[in-house]
Amino acid sequence: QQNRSQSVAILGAPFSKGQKRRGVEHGPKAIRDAGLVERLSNLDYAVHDFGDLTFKHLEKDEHFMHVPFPRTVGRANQLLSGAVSGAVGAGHTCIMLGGDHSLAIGSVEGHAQQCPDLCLIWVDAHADINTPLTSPSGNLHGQSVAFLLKDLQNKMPEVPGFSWMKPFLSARDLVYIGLRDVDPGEHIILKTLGIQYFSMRDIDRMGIQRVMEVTLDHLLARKQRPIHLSFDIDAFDPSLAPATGTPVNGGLTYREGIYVTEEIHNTGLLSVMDVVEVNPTLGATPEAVEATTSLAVDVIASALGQTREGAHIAFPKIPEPK
Ligand code: B3U
Ligand code: MN
Ligand code: MN
Repeated sequence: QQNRSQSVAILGAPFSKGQKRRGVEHGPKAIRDAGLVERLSNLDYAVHDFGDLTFKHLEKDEHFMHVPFPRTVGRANQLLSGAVSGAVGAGHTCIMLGGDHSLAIGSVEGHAQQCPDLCLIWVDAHADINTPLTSPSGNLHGQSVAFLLKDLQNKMPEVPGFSWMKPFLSARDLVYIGLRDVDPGEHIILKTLGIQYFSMRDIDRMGIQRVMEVTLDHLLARKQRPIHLSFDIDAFDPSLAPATGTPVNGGLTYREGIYVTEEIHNTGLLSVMDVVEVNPTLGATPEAVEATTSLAVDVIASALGQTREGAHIAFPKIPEPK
């Protein structure tokens, strides 16, 4: 009943230049092929599939320091930002299918154009908060959050391709869940800015129920506001989500991941969700790929209200024999 007549926009972002492995640009098609639209329609949403954005690979795009493809990544995010802003402005809950996690820069920025008071929940094995000066790899998918944070403004060099945006998010409006591979430079940033995070060790200690309670209290206790959920599939354990570029052992169980999205749905405040880093070319077997893509569909459906206890959408009351 809560979902009835709500509309969801699906936005595909087949983009991979935020990291160096090929294949993650096939994520949107793979997630759609796993039955996304049908699953959401069964939840009683009006589903608007906006198709895939078309990204240009810029010919002349030299490294900035050791950061590859800065202008290509910047331009892609500018395009995505406009698309997300348009979808949210039109009243849809927006699901952005990546692509690599550098796309969160444009997705969150576009969301913030419509909802300047949004808060951000980043579910990931990684913190993606390197600056170009701390990044061991140079890859922009490991730096997305640094582009968003006002608190890091004077720590960020001017990266070519990103002059269209300014950082807008406060460190206190961000919570991480699932961390287990954090670089030294990222650790000092997390600690210095006092960012709320729950590593896998914290989840072991507190349990996922308490983690979500503290997360939502931290972000929403002062006021209710729109939630941006940026979900990197590598937050899950590699046994569940093997088809991804940088798997890290010891990740979320299926039940922990679904509990996260159920709790976010129950706030009624989910506004945009990214699902990124599904790379269908990296599974060892077709089954491994299928497991990853159907898991992606499951977390999206759960974030949009699919429950484990069932729901009686089609049955206002128990049918009686005539
Ligand atoms: N922190 C490392 C590794 C990494 C970040 N995000 C992913 N991998 N997926 C980096 O490159 O910044
Ligand atoms: Mn990530
Ligand atoms: Mn990750």
